[in-house]
Amino acid sequence: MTQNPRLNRWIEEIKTLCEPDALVLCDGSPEEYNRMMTALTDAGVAKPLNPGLRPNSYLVRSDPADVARVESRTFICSAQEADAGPTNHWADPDQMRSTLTDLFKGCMRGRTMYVIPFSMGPVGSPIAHIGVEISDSPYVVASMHIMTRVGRAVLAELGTDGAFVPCLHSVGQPIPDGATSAPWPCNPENLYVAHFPETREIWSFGSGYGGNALLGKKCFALRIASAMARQEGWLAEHMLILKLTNAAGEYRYVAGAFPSACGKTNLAMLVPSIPGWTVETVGDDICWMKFGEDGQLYAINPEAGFFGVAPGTGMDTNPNAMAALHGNCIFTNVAETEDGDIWWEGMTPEPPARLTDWLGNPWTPDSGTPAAHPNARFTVSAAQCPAIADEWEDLKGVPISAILFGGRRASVVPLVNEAKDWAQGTFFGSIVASEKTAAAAGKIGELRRDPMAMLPFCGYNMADYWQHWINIGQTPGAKLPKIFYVNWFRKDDSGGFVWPGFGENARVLEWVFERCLGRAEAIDTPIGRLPTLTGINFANLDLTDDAISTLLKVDVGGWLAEIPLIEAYYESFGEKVPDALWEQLASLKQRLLASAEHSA
Ligand code: OXD
Ligand code: MN
Repeated sequence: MTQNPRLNRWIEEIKTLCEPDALVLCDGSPEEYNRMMTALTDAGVAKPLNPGLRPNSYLVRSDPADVARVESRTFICSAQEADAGPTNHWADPDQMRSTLTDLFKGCMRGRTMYVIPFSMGPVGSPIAHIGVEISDSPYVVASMHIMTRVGRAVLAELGTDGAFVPCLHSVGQPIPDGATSAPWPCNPENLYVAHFPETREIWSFGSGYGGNALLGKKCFALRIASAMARQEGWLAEHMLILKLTNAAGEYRYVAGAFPSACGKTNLAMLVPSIPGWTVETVGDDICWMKFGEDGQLYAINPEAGFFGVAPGTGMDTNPNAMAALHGNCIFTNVAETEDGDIWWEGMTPEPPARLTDWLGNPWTPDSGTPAAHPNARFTVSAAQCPAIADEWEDLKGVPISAILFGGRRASVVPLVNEAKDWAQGTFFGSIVASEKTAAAAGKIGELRRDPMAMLPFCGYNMADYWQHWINIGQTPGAKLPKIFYVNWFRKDDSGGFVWPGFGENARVLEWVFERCLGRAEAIDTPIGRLPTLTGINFANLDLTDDAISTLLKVDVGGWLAEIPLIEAYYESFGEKVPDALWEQLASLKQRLLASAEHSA
């Protein structure tokens, strides 16, 4: 069927196991995409939108029981439990294989089995890797067309003996003889998203939605790729990639890891408030970095599209995303307007008077329920983003000068803090946390640690992952990016945000940029290198001196109170936490104590 005997054997094996009615080897063509969307429309799950308003676009309504990634059913099936670590759900690989083999037996009866060869990254890039997803969902086929590079070019690149990650997916609902399929088939009671890092395989059963089903994204590009990266000496990260250009035309590439709900897509497509500066997008969610011959880390966005959270996206928060969504999109679980277009909370300041909600029910602003599901998504080709950087598909990737880590912190963490070196930067990444947004101002709220924003996405033991980061920093000849810890979410005593965020974040990016070029000053503090009070351009922001000193404050008491929390967090990983991180913590504590004593 293909030139690759290993792939052919796998296809035969899965066909025998799943017993589909038909088999299609996907070619990635527009005709194939249209066939999928027509099949979904005929099945009553997709609805073409008004072509005059949103050409070649569809609204899809999933089953209300299948609307998000299910972390509780996501497993890392390494041979040893310790290799999954305390932050992952572990399952014995043999047992999982046997459970899944039973579930997959005959699961595609009445359906077509699609074989989707895809490349994560531009085809032929030395940083890219190939996967093959077998799925019984036309929605998955169409979404993979947008989110990855699918088809013949990938098979040509794979050749006769190229490596690929087998990604097996089924919605888990065979069609009994003579019956018709549910519009959105799924099997939430038997949901499994299982990863086998040692053999580099993914098996997913029971869900047709997002990260559970589009296996190139979180499953391959983060969980399996992080395990591959550890073995092979590179980095697979939950990071955006942007290109920052100043008014003089100088440019640098920046990667950034932020937990969910911290505005990662908005930052990737930022419209800078500084005259003459531009931000262009290379990627909004995932970044693969490998060392180039010059010792720099070169990054690609392994994806080809954006699978973005729709609610909260509007002309005020992300005009580039809104422009990208002009047509050729799939919208899932958004609301529908009376004239056959889409709407979600935050898209316009006022909601329309009448809508059909994501469940298909009539909706008005008085309904008291969200019109779009909070995890409603748009799926759109990255090429449609007006801010996409010309080099976003460069085979050699883009050299990364700075890495940002950030969380949502009402207190303690300053606006920006530069690590003195890679080890301190790794320490910053390891302690990234977000506070519950309801946390009381000025007090440390309940923290959810999300190291490097990888908590749900690291395919092996998080402490080993930190060690891998430390090791990367010791690569001979490496010219490493600078690392910064940023926080857009600092609050004042009355609970209001101190920093305006959005386009104004460019002012922080400007300082980062100038630091990378060796031109901006920084002061050494107990917690890291901070801008001077005049180091960031705060002009015309209406910030009081108090606000500026809050943003750039070294909160010695707050950090000292946090040390035991970090210690307890590290201890929860046992022996595997790198010595280098314990040393970072100990020396931070020492510097803070010395500073407290000095000012006492
Ligand atoms: C995503 C996520 O969908 O991080 O990108 O959950
Ligand atoms: Mn993400």
